[in-house]
Amino acid sequence: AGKYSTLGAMPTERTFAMIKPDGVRRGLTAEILRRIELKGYRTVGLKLYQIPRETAESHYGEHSAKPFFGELVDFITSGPVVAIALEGENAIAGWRSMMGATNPANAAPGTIRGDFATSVGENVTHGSDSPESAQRELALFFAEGELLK
Ligand code: IDP
Repeated sequence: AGKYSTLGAMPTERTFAMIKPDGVRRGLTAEILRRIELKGYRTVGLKLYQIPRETAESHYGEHSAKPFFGELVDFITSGPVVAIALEGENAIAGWRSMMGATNPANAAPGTIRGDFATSVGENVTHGSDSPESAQRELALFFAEGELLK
């Protein structure tokens, strides 16, 4: 106790995770939820969701000037996604590490993108990249009553 009691302790965080339309279409939902459960994150919100175009444009607002923005919004609204609110120690960076690099060509085997994706446009999952994004994205995708206390 005392001196070492907080050694290695990390903050409990909430993050927004999503199985993108390609992941749902390809039947990867159960495998991805299985990995989340085995890792030990608590699922505090979960729904199958057809993203309205406006929500997609807001979610990816930081990319609105990029040449691939239109394609990105078309793709993310092309079918239902699984929206997931996760809670756990260091959940924001931890979930991103489970997903692997944005471009599956650079994603290590054992990561979701490394194991299941070949294209940067269809890379199976999303995860918030900071506490600010997590808060913004959770509020965009979930009403307050949809998240466990
Ligand atoms: P992230 O999803 O790993 O956080 P971001 O850089 O925030 O990556 O990009 C958001 C999403 O936009 C990516 O997951 C990917 O699907 C898509 N994207 C990123 N760069 C490109 C590109 O050059 N062409 C097509 N899609 C892209």
